[in-house]
Amino acid sequence: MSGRSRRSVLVGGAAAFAAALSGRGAYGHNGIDHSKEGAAHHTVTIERFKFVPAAIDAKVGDTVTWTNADIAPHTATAADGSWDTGTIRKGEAKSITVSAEMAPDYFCRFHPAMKGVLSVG
Ligand SMILES: [Cu+2]
Repeated sequence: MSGRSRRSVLVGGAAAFAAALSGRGAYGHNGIDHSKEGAAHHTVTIERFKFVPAAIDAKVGDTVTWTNADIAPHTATAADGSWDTGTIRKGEAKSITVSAEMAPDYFCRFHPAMKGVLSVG
């Protein structure tokens, strides 16, 4: 929601350069569309045995990072097992890239009462 224009200013040059290298001709868009359509980065903090925020809305290609602020290890694991960060130890962070087939509901394998939702829109 925020930071779109700032980000395009900061990375526009590099994005245009990278796009030019890949032959996609970003100059016609001045790098703005690249930024607008670029993957977002979502962050979830695990603290006091909760996912914060518990629900996030993501798009295909976005990245989600879970950071464990607890002493206990946690996971972010799809309720249907289709995706899993694996064990996230104290102070660690694990990321996944969002794909269309990801099931939204997830939980912690060590503490099944911990639940979150990753909506893919
Ligand atoms: Cu846990």
